[in-house]
Amino acid sequence: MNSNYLTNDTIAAIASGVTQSGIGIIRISGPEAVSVADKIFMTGGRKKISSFPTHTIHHGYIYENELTVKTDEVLVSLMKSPHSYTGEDTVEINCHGGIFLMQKILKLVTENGARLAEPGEFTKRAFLNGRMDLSEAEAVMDVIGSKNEFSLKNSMEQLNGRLAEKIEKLRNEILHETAFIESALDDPEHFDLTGYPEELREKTEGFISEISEMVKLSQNGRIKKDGIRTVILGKPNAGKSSLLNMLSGHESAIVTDIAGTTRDTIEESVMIGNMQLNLMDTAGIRETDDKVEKIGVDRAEKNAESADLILFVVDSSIPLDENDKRIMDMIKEKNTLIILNKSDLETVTDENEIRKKSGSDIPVIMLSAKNNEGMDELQNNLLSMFGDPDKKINDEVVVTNLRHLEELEQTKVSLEHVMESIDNGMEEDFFSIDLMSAYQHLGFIIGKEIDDDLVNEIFSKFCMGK
Ligand SMILES: Nc1nc2c(ncn2[C@@H]2O[C@H](COP(=O)(O)OP(=O)(O)OP(=O)(O)O)[C@@H](O)[C@H]2O)c(=O)[nH]1
Ligand SMILES: [Mg+2]
Repeated sequence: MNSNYLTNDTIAAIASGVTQSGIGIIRISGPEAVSVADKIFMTGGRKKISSFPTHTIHHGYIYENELTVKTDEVLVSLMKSPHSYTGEDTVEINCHGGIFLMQKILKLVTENGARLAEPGEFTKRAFLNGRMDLSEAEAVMDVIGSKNEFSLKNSMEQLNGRLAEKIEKLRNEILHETAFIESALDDPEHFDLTGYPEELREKTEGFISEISEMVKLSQNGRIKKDGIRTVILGKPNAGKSSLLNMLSGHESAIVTDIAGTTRDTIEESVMIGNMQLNLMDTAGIRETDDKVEKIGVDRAEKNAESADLILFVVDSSIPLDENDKRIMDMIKEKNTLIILNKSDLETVTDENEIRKKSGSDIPVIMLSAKNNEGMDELQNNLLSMFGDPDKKINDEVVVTNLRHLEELEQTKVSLEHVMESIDNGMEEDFFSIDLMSAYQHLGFIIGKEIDDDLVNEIFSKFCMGK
């Protein structure tokens, strides 16, 4: 049935999403696609789409009133059956991305022989025409159907250009400093480096904070997309598995009063409010001679290292001990929420006590995993730690690619070296080595390595200006 399925009618829709953007795409698919386009489009040389071969793209104008009044300047691509997304004759109009304009062009298209497509109808036709199998079609449908993903992706695309812009700007600023240092070292008579280290220190601090902000946003972006990697840590019997069960709403982990019940890691994905937590229950942390338990403890520690969030479960009904201290040392640098569990029992370890011992301002909440109490407070704390995932991140530049993120982190390390060199009163050429390394790492993000010519050009400018 697939390969000889043919639809009689021609469908059209705004394919780019109805939001204001640089470009809007109106897709027309079906046997009349070309003739519909011919009624509303001509190139500057007054040629029609039907006069061109398949898989070509043409600059021209959308007209109304029977090709008399120009509506927009566009690029139109032609993909004839069977080699198109749907397998049918397809014409795509790339117009300016104003909402009103896209709707107006779509109206012209439908007035001239196409009908409005149903949601997902292009993909449905692609499937029915044998262009993709059902799982592929479903995957496309999922992407389209999922509102958050779609809007996220959309904004990511829009932001792509802006990330490069931001990186390029940072790179130029860094290069400027290097050029100045090199020029001054080459030509000390005309360039004075007195007071320069302080000036550079301030600028470098600015670069670092800009990069840190990008790294943070990137983590938020990933968390919004994939969920918060959450590891539940605590000594044996603190109530970790009970917490997992409470959060997931079912008995996924075994709970007993025997210390060392959990040995393997147990994973559950739960929604708390509108945040997705990818929870991992782990073996209680303690010194042990039991071979299996020891492996479990090692795993727990290893997983904690890469977590976005650690839920450190403390048994509030007994005093803190060595095992709690061991965990506190482990999580010093981590994003942690301390959970004083067993609030239904008499409190022995309270918030003050734990703050005193952990010596930090890590948020602490009281909770009873057994009685299912304390969810609201947990949710509020998570909200303030991770922000509201429903909030759009439109105006920010978000790095989503892991490699990019790594380069940003490398850039930060190099810039921190610059700070160290300044603080240690090192020679200026040390600054420029690390500045250039930062410059290079940023370049890797946008696919640019150090361009010797550019460096030379800038150096020569400095020297000419003396
Ligand atoms: N009273 C009270 N008891 C609790 C609470 N949470 C857990 N418990 C009890 O504490 C004991 C240990 O609970 P688990 O959830 O198995 O503790 P765990 O941290 O997973 O322990 P391990 O897997 O051995 O590391 C069980 O007897 C639970 O019923 C609580 O909020 N209140
Ligand atoms: Mg357990």
